[in-house]
Amino acid sequence: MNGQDILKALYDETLVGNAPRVLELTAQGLESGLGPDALLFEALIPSLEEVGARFERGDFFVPEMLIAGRAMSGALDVLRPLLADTGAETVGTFLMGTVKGDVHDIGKNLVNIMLEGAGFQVIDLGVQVSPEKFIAAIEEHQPDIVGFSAFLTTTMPMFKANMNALEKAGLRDKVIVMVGGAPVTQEYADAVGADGYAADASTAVRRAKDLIARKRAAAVPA
Ligand code: B1M
Repeated sequence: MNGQDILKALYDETLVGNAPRVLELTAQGLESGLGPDALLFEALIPSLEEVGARFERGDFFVPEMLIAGRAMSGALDVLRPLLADTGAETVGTFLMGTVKGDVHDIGKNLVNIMLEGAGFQVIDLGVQVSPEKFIAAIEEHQPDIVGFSAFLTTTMPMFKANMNALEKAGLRDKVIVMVGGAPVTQEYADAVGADGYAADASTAVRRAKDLIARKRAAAVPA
């Protein structure tokens, strides 16, 4: 198979959630010289977008979404060291979690991998993270940035609940807040009072670096 055939097969097998085949094709793609970016952006992510589109049309149901998601996660585990191992110096600490009520983690994990690759120390709290758990982890780790991910319109309001919890704990001025996730927009991020928003993983890295640089510059006495 040439590179295009591998990408096409990877797309198709992710779509039907054939995890063992997705792992084989990921390895085959890397051996054939395809970069991790090509496998991600030309096969795996478009395939999950199609899964979502089929779910919306009623052609796929939750089990199909679940097995496609698992197949994608397996491939991500293989790609993680390749995407994250850039030897970059530590630029800051990023505390990340998917908000309470939400179990989606693939997008969050991808952001984590890219952040690690750019030199961030990432502390991942996982999924279904309550405001109380975010607060306890901020107090323990004192990160530069806390990131809230939400993938459902019904869980996006947890951003505001988390912001309120930060205010109540007296931590709002001590940490930069970033939000993201498939249904989130810049307008929504502004409305909840977040410092930053990004639509995808690479923009999230740029935005995170920029926010830290600005905060450090503002802290330097004139
Ligand atoms: Co769900 N699901 N799901 N699902 N699922 C979506 C999100 C949906 C859009 C599908 C659809 O209808 N088209 C829809 C949400 C609709 C909405 O509210 N707007 C949906 C639904 C409805 C549901 C359920 C309610 C279904 C049900 O039970 N009836 C249910 C909810 C469960 C819950 O959370 N309580 C549910 C369940 C699931 C599974 C468990 C089966 C599985 C999740 C597996 C997992 O994550 N481990 C699943 C999946 C796989 C999907 C789709 C198909 C794929 C999501 C994904 O991983 N995309 C999804 C359809 C879609 O997205 N088109 C869908 C790939 C990922 C790389 O992209 O997530 O956009 P993305 O991540 C990006 C950005 O968002 C950004 O960077 C990432 C990387 O570039 N980003 C950040 C993410 N976090 C960030 C944080 C930042 C900055 C940027 O700063 C902090």
